[in-house]
Amino acid sequence: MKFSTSLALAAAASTASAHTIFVSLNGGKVGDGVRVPSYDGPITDVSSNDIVCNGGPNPTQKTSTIITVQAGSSAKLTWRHTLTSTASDVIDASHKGPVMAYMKKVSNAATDSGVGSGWFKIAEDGLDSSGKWGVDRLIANQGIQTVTIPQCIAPGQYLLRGELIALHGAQSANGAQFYMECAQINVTGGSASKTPSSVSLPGAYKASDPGILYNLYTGQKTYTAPGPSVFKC
Ligand SMILES: *[C@@H]1O[C@H](CO)[C@@H](O)[C@H](O)[C@H]1NC(C)=O
Ligand SMILES: [Cu+2]
Repeated sequence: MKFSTSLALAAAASTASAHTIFVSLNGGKVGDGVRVPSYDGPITDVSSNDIVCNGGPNPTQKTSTIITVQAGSSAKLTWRHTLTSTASDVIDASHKGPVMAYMKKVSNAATDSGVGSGWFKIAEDGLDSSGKWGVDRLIANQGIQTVTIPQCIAPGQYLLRGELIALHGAQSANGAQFYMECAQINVTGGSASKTPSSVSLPGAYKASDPGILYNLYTGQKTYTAPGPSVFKC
């Protein structure tokens, strides 16, 4: 009896802490060109500056690397439970929700905080008609989120913000868990034929958005992710 109680407690504890981090880009080393945090916990206040590139309760490491990425190419964002987890430990399966990516043009990707206007969404994987979530697909894909860097944007330095929202507690106000990190990239070869319309972070999300205050357990068949629609060339 005592034994099974402690097992149950251990299981509950591991679920509670089974968060996630976008740890590396295009197969690079963990934290090389991606501002990884010291702790894998979520951000829950969408009005805080920490919603942009993490921080606050999860201080992030600086990195001087700026990763070259070809416009029009696929970029691979690797998500892991912790900085040292393997591909079999991406995030707890309870943490269902959308997986997205944003970009922002900056003059210095190694130093720009990302706070403020200029963000556009380049990818969004929410709920499909079979009831599977972006997080389910991310786990099945061993933590690799593949996004296309738009071909038509201007070349230059950008922040690439990978974001995952876990909705397992999102039926309560401020219960959605936001996980995000920013990669520092230099986009080459972009045609600069379009300028994406953009939003501010913080600012684009409200705690009451239907994709943020959301009940995962009532069998809803649709989901509207927060933020703008995905930019298309
Ligand atoms: C970005 O790429 C351009 C074009 O190759 C290059 O001239 C520039 O030095 C690069 N900047 C950085 C920070 O890597
Ligand atoms: Cu968690």
